[in-house]
Amino acid sequence: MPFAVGMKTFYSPVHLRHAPKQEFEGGRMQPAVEIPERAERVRAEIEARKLGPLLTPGEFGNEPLLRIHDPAFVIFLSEAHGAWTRRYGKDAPDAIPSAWPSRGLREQRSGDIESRLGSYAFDTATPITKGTWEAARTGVNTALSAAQALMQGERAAFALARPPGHHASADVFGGYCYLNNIAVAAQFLRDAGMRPAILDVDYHHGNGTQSIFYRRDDVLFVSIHADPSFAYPHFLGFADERGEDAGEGATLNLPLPRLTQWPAYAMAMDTGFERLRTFGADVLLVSLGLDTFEADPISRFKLKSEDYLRMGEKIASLKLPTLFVFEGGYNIEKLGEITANVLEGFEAK
Ligand code: Q9C
Ligand code: ZN
Repeated sequence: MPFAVGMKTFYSPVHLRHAPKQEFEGGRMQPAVEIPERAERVRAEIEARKLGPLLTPGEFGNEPLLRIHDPAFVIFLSEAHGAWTRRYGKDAPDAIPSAWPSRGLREQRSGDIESRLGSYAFDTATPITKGTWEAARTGVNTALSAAQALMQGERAAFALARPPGHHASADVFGGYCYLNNIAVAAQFLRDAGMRPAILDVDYHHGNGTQSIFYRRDDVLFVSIHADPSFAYPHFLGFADERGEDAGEGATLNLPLPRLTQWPAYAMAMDTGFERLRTFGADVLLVSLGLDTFEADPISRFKLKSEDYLRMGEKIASLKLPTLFVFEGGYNIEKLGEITANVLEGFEAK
C-alpha cells in the first residue's frame, strides 16, 4: 500500500503546561493521575508504530468554543489561577474549591475566587494550575483541527488532546476536564451542515457531553460506561436518561457492571451501533477513553490489550468518517499500546 500514509494525529506540546501534582480524592490529597506523561506515551507509540503523521493543531479563535461554553465560564477559567495566587500567594498549591452552592444555598456567585471556584466546579479532583487554561484551550484547537481534517475528506483523524473534556459541561468543570473538546468539535461539524453522533467509550459516563446535547435532536450521544450506581461521576449516566424535549431519544446510556470483559462490552457496542444507524449520522466522534483496561489504576473493567484492536475494528464497521478524541486512561505503562491498538484496529478494516 504505497499511498497509505495512515491516520493523522493532531498533537501540541502545549498540553505539558497542565501538570497537576495532586488531586483530593478518597478523603486525602493523592498524586494526580491525569498527567502529561499520558499523552507523551501515546505520542511515542504512534511514532514508534508509524501509524501516521503527527500534526500541529491550528488556531480557531474563541468562536467555536463559545458555541458550546458559557462566556463567563470561559473568562473564569482564563482568570482563575491568577485570582487564586493573588489570594493565597505565588507558591500556593493548585486551585481546588472548598465550598459549593449545594441545596439550600444561593447559587448566585460573587467575584470572590472561592465563590467562583465552588460555583463552576463539581469535584475536588480537577485542580486549576498555572498552565491549565492554555493547555485546555489548545486541546480544543486539537479537536477542531482533527474535525477540519474530516471536513477536508480524511476518513479518520485522532485528536491527542489533553486535558480530557467529556466531564465538562457548558459551565461546569470536573473529572479532570475543563473544556469539552469533543462537544466543540461536534458543534463545529454540525455548523458545517453535518449530522454528528458521539460514541463515548471512556470508563466513566460523559456527563458533560450528555448535558450539552440533552435537549437537542441534531447530535446523538451514545455512552458505554461503568454504572454510576458504583462509579464516578455518581450523579448522571443512568439507563433511564434518554434526552428531553426535542432531544428525547437522542441520548442512549449503556451502563455496565464491575469487572465487565470484552464479550459483554462488545454486545453493548452492538446495541449502541443500532441506535447510531437509525439516527443516520454522517460523521462519528469517539470519546476515546482507555480506562476500561484491566490494569487501569482507578477503574474496574477488565478489557485486555488485544480487545482494543477489536474495538477499533468494530468502530470501523460503522463505515463513517471518524474523529477520535483522547479522554481518560491512566495505566501509564500500557496507555500507548492500547490507544494505538484502537487506531490500528480501525485502520486495518
Ligand atoms: N476512585 C476521565 O477519565 N475520580 N475522568 C474518580 C475513582 C475522578 C475521570 C475516583 C475520575 C475522573 C476523563
Ligand atoms: Zn474516564
